[in-house]
Amino acid sequence: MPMLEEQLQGLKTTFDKYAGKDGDKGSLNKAELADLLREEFPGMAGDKKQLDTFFASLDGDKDGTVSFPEFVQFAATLLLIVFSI
Ligand SMILES: [Ca+2]
Repeated sequence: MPMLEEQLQGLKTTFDKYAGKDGDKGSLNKAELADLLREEFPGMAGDKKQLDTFFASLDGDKDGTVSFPEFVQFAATLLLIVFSI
């Protein structure tokens, strides 16, 4: 598989892995997002207040869950931050 395709697939695989924990595979709830951050981005894991703020910033439509498009938006933002430093 070409490298970029593999990495994009990895993004989806990561989302699915955590989103499926509560039986609803279509979105991340706050606990699932906390697990994802703790395990995939150990340097980013903060306290509960930071998690609340972060979750709210990801949940663009404010439905209380983070959908795959919202998660992709986050990954794109992260990419821009990483490569603009
Ligand atoms: Ca949402």
